[in-house]
Amino acid sequence: MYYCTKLLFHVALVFIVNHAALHSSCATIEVDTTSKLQAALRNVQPGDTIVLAEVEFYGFFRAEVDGTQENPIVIEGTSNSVLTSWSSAFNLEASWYILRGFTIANSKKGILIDGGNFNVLENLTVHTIEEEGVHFRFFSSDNVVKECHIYNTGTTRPGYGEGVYIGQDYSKWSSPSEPDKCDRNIIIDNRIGPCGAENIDIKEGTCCGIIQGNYFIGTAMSNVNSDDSWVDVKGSEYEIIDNEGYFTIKDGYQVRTHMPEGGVSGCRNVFRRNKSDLSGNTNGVAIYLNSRTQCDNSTQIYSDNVVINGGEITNGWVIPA
Ligand SMILES: *[C@@H]1O[C@H](CO)[C@@H](O)[C@H](O)[C@H]1NC(C)=O
Ligand SMILES: *[C@@H]1O[C@H](CO)[C@@H](O)[C@H](O)[C@H]1NC(C)=O
Ligand SMILES: CC(=O)N[C@H]1CO[C@H](CO)[C@@H](O)[C@@H]1O
Repeated sequence: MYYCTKLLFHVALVFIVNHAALHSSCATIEVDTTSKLQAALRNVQPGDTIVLAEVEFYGFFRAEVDGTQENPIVIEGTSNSVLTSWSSAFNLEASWYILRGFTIANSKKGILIDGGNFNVLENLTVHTIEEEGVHFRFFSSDNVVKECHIYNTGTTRPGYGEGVYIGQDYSKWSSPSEPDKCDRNIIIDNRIGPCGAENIDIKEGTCCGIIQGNYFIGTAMSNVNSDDSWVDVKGSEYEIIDNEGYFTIKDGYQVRTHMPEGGVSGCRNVFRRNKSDLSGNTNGVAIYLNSRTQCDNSTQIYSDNVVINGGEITNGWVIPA
């Protein structure tokens, strides 16, 4: 067990000499160059805070040291602390981090979370990214993205480069029977878009996340590679509530089955209290089901979803709220 200074006093009081505590403390590490940030990421300990100066950090940044539930690792800056890269700018391959306040811009990908759990990404700005803004891959679960501003992603190839991407297409799984389960991720109170692909892409094989209180802007939709809605829902058991979307070339949300070997996905998702402004396609529907009877009618679309400047709530069935 690792204790940092916050707990050391208490530990001393009860006369427990914790060896780890003797050479550890919740350090604050201030960094103002690429090499200092890279060194800080290598040497960081649970409970430490890395503070980014208001400068541009150009390079490749990878976090591999885990924090803990009691002592997460914090990386914070302001919107003037900017990470940029020729590659993916921030590679979070660890758990129990809080990333807060800074900007990721002008990079190939924004933040890649690979096998990272229980991380919180908050108040970040992610913009002008060639591919995905924030991508959870390789069994990254229980993460939160909140109060972030993610826009101008997918700048090079129309239809590729989502704002937030959860999981991976089944062609990237290790085998057709081993979904890349990125589960229970929460995307809340973000402003997402315009993006060159979906604002959020929820991949098959993932489940049980929450998409709530987000504002989606669809004005950069490409109509390439099915980029014709704010959110593609191919995962199952998501709650999609209290979101607001503006402008689309087809629909607001699309629920689809996309699975290997004739399997089904996109089941038992719940839509409540979303407001969809379908300006851009007055014939669109807010929540489009690829199959009207998707997964034995298990999609729950409540009548408290509201549509303006468009057609119906859904081409499926509406449940009284
Ligand atoms: C979010 O970041 C901005 C820009 O750095 C800062 O001004 C603001 O206080 C932060 N908001 C919160 C809630 O921390
Ligand atoms: C789905 O709903 C439709 C329309 O109410 C109904 O005809 C169909 O039998 C339902 N399918 C299942 C599997 O419940
Ligand atoms: C029906 C409706 O308008 N529901 C909500 C959709 O989400 C936005 C943003 O959270 C709310 O302001 C709406 O009240």
